[in-house]
Amino acid sequence: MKFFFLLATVTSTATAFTTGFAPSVVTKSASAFSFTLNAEAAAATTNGTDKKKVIILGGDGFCGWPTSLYLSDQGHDVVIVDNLSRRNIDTELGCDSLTPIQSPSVRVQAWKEVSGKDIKFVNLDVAKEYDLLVQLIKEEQPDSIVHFAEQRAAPYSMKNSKCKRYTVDNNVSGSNNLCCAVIDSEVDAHIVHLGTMGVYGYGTSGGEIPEGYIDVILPGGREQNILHPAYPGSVYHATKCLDALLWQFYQKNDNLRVTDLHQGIVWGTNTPQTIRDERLINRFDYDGDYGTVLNRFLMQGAMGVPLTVYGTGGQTRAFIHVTDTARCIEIAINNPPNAGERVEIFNQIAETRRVRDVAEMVAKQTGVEANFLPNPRQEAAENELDVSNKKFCNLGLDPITLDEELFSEVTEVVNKYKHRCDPTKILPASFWNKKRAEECATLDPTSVKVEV
Ligand code: NAD
Ligand code: USQ
Repeated sequence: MKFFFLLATVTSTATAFTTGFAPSVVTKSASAFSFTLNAEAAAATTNGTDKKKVIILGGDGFCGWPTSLYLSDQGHDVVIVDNLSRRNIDTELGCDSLTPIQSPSVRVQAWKEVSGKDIKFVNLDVAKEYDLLVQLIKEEQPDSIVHFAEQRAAPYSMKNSKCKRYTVDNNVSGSNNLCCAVIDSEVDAHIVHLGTMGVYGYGTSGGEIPEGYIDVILPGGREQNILHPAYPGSVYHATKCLDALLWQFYQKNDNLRVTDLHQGIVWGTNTPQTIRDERLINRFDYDGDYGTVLNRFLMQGAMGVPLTVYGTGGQTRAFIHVTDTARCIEIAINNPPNAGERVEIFNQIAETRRVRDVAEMVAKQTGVEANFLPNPRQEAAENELDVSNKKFCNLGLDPITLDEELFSEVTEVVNKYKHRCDPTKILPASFWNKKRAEECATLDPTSVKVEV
């Protein structure tokens, strides 16, 4: 029960570190590597003077923090809400971000120093502190609420019953609370939710996955356009499917304006905003529960650890760079559905790649070999994935694709902080079922050695 005790301790009060807003000059690139945004995309994303008040739920996390900085940099007024549960899970797992992330108070102070802009931070549990959430929405009167605040690791969600139950309780309650709080506060805020490509499942459907809705012919030849069938591959992914039904219901019942972003695997670390000061550094998860595949391979390559390819590496997945996550969010907040319109759904991806091909790219660059491990997950050994991302591209996104120069950026970050890596956390530590656990029984976490 230690974990829940910690949660209760950190979320007992809603704490605001700073308030206020001071618009200033937009900075697009402050990096050794290039983050050029094409002119069309810039026009579509900033829309001249269309500055918004935005609450970012989960704004202390891997996607939420760089998105908060990006939106603030673009002149939007940002309020971060986070209960720091992700940091507490690190403590529970005996792990830590490879990069030395600072406390929220240090982070927002550093941002104020480098940009002149204020970001308010509020410590609040979206899934539990309902009244405070309503009060916050009433006080802030946001134009948009971006919802990142969920337990997001599929392996963590499959670890044991406690983790399964926590993931469902936290994610589904959080999303339901958000809908109720928007209704109760009587603020017409546009909800932008981070969903996942995993709601569609990873079976090979034989065609392109459309953006959220699919044309079907029901028995008797009746043509309909319905939410794409959900086919989750983990308890975590199942919560995103449940979320999608909640959005659909509250939109229909209460006219909420909702955009659901079905995002692929996010890779990279820094963005043009986070590299402006060491104290702004983004989180980098490398462990078997929270580390995602490409960032893990890049970390392993830099440390001379054979790449942990699960099964045949035949799984095809969608990828997006963390810088594009932030850009997509701004496009979404600038293009809300009208009241009464069904939930807007975008596929937030840049490209699809097969895991073993990604491993080959990293192996070629680093000279480290791929190690094909028994698969800890219950998933198709091989799948094809063809995904439409036309909506974002039509709104001006020119996505960053897997690129060796950007690989070098991640590698530099890893090299700088590799002394912080605990090699015993690299092998997978969650198994989808008993059979998978038995097949992985020979994996010895203490066998992994890193080059320091
Ligand atoms: P993260 O765990 O780094 O960040 C989530 C943040 O939400 C954390 O800071 C956590 O403390 C906070 N949080 C969780 N529950 C909360 C609650 N009840 N109240 C307040 N705060 C809470 O995860 P991330 O990688 O930044 O992902 C953010 C969102 O994007 C998630 O919803 C995830 O499902 C989605 N997503 C992530 C990826 C990816 O590859 N990282 C890909 C697709 C979709
Ligand atoms: N994999 C390996 N080796 C590893 C880690 C993963 O081969 O060391 C494989 C897995 O078996 C899987 C694939 O790589 O087939 C992707 O795994 P992942 O951990 O990178 O991604 P996933 O569990 O799907 O979850 C991540 C995020 C989640 C988000 C999802 C988007 O943690 O929040 O929703 O990506 S998507 O995959 O498109 O559904």
